[in-house]
Amino acid sequence: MLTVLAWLCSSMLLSVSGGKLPEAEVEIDVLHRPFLCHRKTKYGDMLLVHHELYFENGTMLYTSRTDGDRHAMWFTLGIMEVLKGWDKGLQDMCSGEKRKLVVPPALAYGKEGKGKIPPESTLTFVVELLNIKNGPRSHESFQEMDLNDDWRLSMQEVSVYLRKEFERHGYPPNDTLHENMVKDIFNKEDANKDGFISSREFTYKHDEL
Ligand SMILES: [Ca+2]
Ligand SMILES: [Ca+2]
Repeated sequence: MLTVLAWLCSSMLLSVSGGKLPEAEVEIDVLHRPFLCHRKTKYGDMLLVHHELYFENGTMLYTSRTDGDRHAMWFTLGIMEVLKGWDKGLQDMCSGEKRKLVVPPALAYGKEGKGKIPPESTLTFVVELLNIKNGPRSHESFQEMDLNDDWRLSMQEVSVYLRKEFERHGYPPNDTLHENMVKDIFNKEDANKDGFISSREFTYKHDEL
């Protein structure tokens, strides 16, 4: 009986500490899907898009189409270069596809708002994907390395990753070597020398900035 109780308690503790609040979601509505789709967008890809922005009442706030194609925009998906709502809502998308995204404030401009956008605004975007290119680096490896999901890599996380990579390729772990490799990686990648490699630092090579 005691062991059952102890087990119950520990599993309850686990579920409490492991439980997260439900995350805000983007509502995705596919307005147009092209007949041919050679590839779909994934984290780390560069996307060229046109977009329109509407308030909840349907008023248009912005369109990138005012001046022909001049305001179409390139960005990298999944590195918080754009709103979280875009990072979440523009995955698995084909070139030529058009989507309507309804983005809650938590994934847009939140409690503060921005410019003409009042606090706590739910925003609607109509986004047309014009082109996809390979991003500078794979975002999957970043996510795999970022064990605590804080969007930056600590020395510890990079070290754990190296160890796993070594094991995967059949090499014995080598602490001294790993330590030197981590130092070397941070010398090159940690551009602002804050002791972490951010997703941006990881995704862009510095000579490209
Ligand atoms: Ca991290
Ligand atoms: Ca850094």
